[in-house]
Amino acid sequence: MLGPGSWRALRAASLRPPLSTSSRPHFAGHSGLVMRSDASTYRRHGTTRSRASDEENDISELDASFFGTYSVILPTEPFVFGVSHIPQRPVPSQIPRPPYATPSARGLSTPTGRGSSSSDDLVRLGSSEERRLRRAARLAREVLEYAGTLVKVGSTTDALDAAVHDYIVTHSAYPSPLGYSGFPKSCCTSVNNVVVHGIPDDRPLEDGDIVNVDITVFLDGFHGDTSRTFLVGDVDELGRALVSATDEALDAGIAVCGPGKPLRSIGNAIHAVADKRGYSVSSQFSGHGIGEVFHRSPWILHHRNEEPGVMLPGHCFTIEPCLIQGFNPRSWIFPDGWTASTENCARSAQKEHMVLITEHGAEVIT
Ligand SMILES: [Co+2]
Repeated sequence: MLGPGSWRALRAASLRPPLSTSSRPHFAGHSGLVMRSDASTYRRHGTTRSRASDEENDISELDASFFGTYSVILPTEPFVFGVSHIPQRPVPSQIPRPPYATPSARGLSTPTGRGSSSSDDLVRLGSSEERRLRRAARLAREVLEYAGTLVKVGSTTDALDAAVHDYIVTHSAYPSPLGYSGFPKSCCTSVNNVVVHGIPDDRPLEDGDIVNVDITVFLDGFHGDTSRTFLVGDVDELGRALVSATDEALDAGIAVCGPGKPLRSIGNAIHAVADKRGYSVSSQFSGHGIGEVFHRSPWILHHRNEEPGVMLPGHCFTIEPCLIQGFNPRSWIFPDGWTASTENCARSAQKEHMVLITEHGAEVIT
């Protein structure tokens, strides 16, 4: 769907709305998977405990490999298209909002922030801009740490969202995802086969889930954005290995950052780790410049690429690779228009940091 050279059309992993909902799950011949979902209680998710030899119910035969033991997240039935039915939590009126979340912006599309690179993409180092950017990043890190203490078997992602929301507004910040292109919640929670942009809901977290919690805050005019994948209870060995490889991939991407370094070296370093560990890298979601705007250039590809561009002092961007079990890196979007699942329901893990390029190096500020 997205050919070489069209990388600018990719979505940043943090809440870029989907370009197209035309992709559909490839469940042909795999209806056993869907039928296994526990429709009487949580229609959102089914359970697959099949092995490669269990042909009838095996989702993993698409890759001829075994993805482990976990619940598959599927859209709630009957399908409801879009998210306008999901209520948004109120934010006290005295808290400054990003432009897209002001009452007058309601119903308008969110500016994409896309375009060619310019000095607008740079933070003025040593100025109040840098200090405010760092404060926003630090708050995002604190919120994520707090969220991690709430990830427990039996607690719902919506309860997590409520707690995160309250924590953020108590710290005089606005939860950036709320209202971004209509996104209805204050953080993203992506469980098991959900790659990114999972919408917090009333499904209790299960023993063995992995869940990425993606936090973005808007504080004093700047966004701070960070995420990681948490283990819920007793996660199987294959799930733990995926999460740890994702951490390693992010570290590898960060390690090649610095002034004058090519942007493409980030994706190349991440992809090398994924290759070594036997995972795919999603190419459908990119990292992004961040500052006074949630998403802007430079766009950070996480897969192997030959794109031009170098890192400059004052660049601040996220690196947020999604690693996927097996050899199929593709995703499809649920009817809600946001939730991105792997095409074959293999698990995906993601981790995200903000990197600030300085005169002398690169600093992780989340
Ligand atoms: Co992001």
